[in-house]
Amino acid sequence: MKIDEAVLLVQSQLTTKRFDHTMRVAQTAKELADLYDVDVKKVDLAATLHDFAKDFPVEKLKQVLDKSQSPEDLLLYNQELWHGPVGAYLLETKYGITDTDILHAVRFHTTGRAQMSKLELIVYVADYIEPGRQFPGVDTVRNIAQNDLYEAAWTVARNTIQFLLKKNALVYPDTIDIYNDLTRRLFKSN
Ligand code: DGI
Ligand code: FE
Ligand code: FE
Repeated sequence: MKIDEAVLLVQSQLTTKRFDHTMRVAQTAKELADLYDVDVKKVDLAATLHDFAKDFPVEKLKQVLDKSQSPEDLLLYNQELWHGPVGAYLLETKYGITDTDILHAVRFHTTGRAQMSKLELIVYVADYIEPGRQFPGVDTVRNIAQNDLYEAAWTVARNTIQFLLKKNALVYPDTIDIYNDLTRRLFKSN
């Protein structure tokens, strides 16, 4: 899929607000791709498609999850976690996206996972720091992202887990996994 097609496709699926967020994520992700020596075109495509299923009604998300190969335990967690796997499934089965790295970037952009590629990490971080985001700690992550992609992603995972714990929310295993994986990578003594 060419980038122009991807932009039109997501524009047809998303509210204006969500589409604007998507374009800012793509811009931020391209800057990170340049900085960290990752294929800018591939990153642009992955970031543009990351929230493809974000505005689907819950019933539709459930319906697609039921027929996709997604882990069944997803349905036992917050519905916020469903749009990544649903988007990846539809992009692969209905829209001909075959690149595994792009599909993984979409699938895991909300939770993260262990052993993410640089492309996946870039989408994960760009989604968190795009210029429209305003929450405590986001500027720190923006600064870290200029120096160390892994440390930036680790901080995103850590902040997300802290945020979830404060709300007494469930933490999906992949969210714990990205935190542990990057903690190991960054602090070798653990
Ligand atoms: O789709 P976006 O709003 O652009 O961003 P996103 O896909 O990263 O979704 C962010 C939301 O997902 C945010 O409210 C935190 C939540 N989230 C991330 N990991 C987990 C989680 N929620 C639960 N319950 N459990 C998780 O492990
Ligand atoms: Fe999302
Ligand atoms: Fe997003």
